[in-house]
Amino acid sequence: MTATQSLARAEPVPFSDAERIACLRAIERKVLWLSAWMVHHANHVRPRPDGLKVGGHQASSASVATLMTALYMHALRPRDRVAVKPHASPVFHAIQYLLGRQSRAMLEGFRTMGGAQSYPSRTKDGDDVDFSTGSVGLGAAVTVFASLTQDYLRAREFIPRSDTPGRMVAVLGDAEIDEGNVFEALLEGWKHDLRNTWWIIDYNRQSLDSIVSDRLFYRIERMFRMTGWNVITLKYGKKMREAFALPGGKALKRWIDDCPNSLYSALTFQGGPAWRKRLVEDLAGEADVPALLARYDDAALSEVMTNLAGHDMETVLEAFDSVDDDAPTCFIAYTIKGYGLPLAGHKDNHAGLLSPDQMEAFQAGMNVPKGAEWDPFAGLALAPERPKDFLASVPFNRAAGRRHASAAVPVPRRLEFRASERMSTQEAFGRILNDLGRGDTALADSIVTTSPDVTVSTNLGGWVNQRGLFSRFRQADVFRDEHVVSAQRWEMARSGQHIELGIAENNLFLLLAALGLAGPLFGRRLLPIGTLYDTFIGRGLDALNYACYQDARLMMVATPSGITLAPEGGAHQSIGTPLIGIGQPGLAAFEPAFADEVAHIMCWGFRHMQKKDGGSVYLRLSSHPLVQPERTISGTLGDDIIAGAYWPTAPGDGAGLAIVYSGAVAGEAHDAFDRVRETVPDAGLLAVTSADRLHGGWRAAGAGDPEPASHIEALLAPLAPSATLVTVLDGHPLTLSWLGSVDGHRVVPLGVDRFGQCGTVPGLYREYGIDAEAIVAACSRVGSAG
Ligand SMILES: Cc1ncc(C[n+]2csc(CCOP(=O)(O)OP(=O)(O)O)c2C)c(N)n1
Ligand SMILES: [Mg+2]
Repeated sequence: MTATQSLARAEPVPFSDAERIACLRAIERKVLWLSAWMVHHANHVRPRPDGLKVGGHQASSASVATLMTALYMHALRPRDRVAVKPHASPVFHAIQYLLGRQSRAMLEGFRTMGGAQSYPSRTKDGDDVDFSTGSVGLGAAVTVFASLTQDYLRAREFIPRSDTPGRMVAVLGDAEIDEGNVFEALLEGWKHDLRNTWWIIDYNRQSLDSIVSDRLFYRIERMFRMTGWNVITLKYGKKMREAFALPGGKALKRWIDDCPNSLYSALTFQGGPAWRKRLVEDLAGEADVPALLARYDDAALSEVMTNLAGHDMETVLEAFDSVDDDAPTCFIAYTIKGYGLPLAGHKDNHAGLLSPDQMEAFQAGMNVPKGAEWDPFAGLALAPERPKDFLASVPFNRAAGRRHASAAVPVPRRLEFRASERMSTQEAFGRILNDLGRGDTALADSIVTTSPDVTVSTNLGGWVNQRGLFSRFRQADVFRDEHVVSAQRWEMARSGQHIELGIAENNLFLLLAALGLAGPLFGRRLLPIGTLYDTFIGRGLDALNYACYQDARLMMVATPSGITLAPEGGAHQSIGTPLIGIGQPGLAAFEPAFADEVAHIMCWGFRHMQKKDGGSVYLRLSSHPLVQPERTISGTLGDDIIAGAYWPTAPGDGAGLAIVYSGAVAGEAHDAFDRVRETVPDAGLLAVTSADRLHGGWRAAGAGDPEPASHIEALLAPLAPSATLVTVLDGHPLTLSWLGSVDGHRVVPLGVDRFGQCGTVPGLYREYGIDAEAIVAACSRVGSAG
């Protein structure tokens, strides 16, 4: 239990403004101390059996100690949600510790397995992280989509409209703005009339390697305004402003405004004498400046010159309090990286650590007695009761828990749809959703779809016709009103269930991440489905990884895929995506061949997305039509499809050959199989619906254990030890070639491992060696078939 835990939810105690500021200043100091100590402890105090540096970011943390203290201890309300810049993790954990939501043991275990995480993590940290961060730019952008998610839930009355909406807040490093995904999010936010979003930019003008360009932020400020944001720039602290008001102050202000970032940083690092020398030189012609400078000793001069607004509690509080509307607001807060530490301003301070000697001096300056390093109140200028009472009154801390449970959405046993004799998996997906959209079920109500400008071409059109597009403001379908014939209705309303995005796959995955966290963040579960062309997963892959890392639950339908896009050419034909499906944790990847498999997998998927130990789902589909089997999926076949594979034709006992296929090449595999069986009558044909789950099941059962415990081991058991597996898919052959390791069978892996090109499907299948001829030839080559 932490020192403040018992007080955390006590009755609020009133404070005068002056007392409030005094408490906040004391807490800010403690936050700075704890964040620096946490990193120091990890690197210099805690035993390190491997002797390696643990790391941590003291300078990045010091940069935001004031901003984050003002935010959490003053501005935030329990319904607000925050993405904290990755390298401020020590500050975040220190604040949670003071609020009684984090234990000392976790801080002592910073960056150890099971301890407080290097970068805030929703899934691995126990102290109420709203959004994970780590890959810069994504944490900021996800707040835009969380706000859109909140608007969606309110518009559909899934959460009460009478509740004050939460603010989606990002505390971000200035270098994060360099990430292109940030701009993509700003533009998309503008389209959806973004509101209730705050971005607080820690403008320390330093990134990892160096000092960032001076003029850049003038452009960036304009970019925010252009996309509908208010911008509040926090530049000068109170002491600076007082100095500017004195005789000679105007010249001093001009000098600061003109000072290049790199010079400012270098002087900050060097301290008072360097400031004085430079100012005396540069302002030699200014009559009042010598007297102005003479007012300050070196330490005081350094304090004035580094008194940027981002370190001035009162200025920050005033700025936060000045916002009384729901317009998206960006605070550009001037700060110094490493402020208050001997690392301040040095361009190499990103991964810099205080030496033990520096730490000792810092500890003395902080009045923290030896042995009281973790004490939340040691060394503060105030009597401990005041900050204690203050912490107990913090508005953000009034809610006991901020992670919501939400009711499960019932999923029927099977999904019905209008089947055709010959159809593609993409068509099947479209019809399943279309039929769901027609019905009146809790499942259909909870589904929300989204697509980056490929709604119609991924067969979502039918669903959108049924359920409409989402917008907070009604927008007519002009073509329809003008009686222009179109298969597609394009009307927008609050009741719409499709969120149309511009072409930016990062935005797609960030929106899916936010929608997929609607349950824990807002208390109403949604089942988001996003569609895109399979190959463009690569474009948004980091955001997809980010969604999975946060355990957001989504269904990604990637279609069309592979060289079945034949005439579209190599730029659109995906090759490596099945390997992403296998390699991405938190994502169950499927590549069905037939329509009934799609329905069965989606049905399972909606349940999987809701299970505690479930996850997200990836369907790799194709526009290549196939003749459909006549069957009803149930029982073992259904289980096998989900486990990853089934035998359309089982091999004879001791058979020497099996053809193994995945996805749209099913037709070729079946054709080849019919021919091969003329010479190898006991050969088997194996359909792999999920190489990912098949492989996962094998690993989970202890791959290689003598007992055939996994699904794939059981499936392959009838084959002779010397049997050959000819594997084939419209994707990278590695996806299936691991099957040879399961029982030591020889594998002939067919697939695509060169960039594609334009052509017909049969032509390309021939060219890339995945047509029936090639499969038969592979079987013959190993001497098992003629
Ligand atoms: C996508 C991505 N690329 C690279 C990194 C490595 N990296 C970590 S912090 C950082 C720069 C951070 O600068 P800034 O955002 O200004 O944060 P500060 O530490 O200055 O507060 C970089 C490049 C990362 N975390 N994510
Ligand atoms: Mg920076």
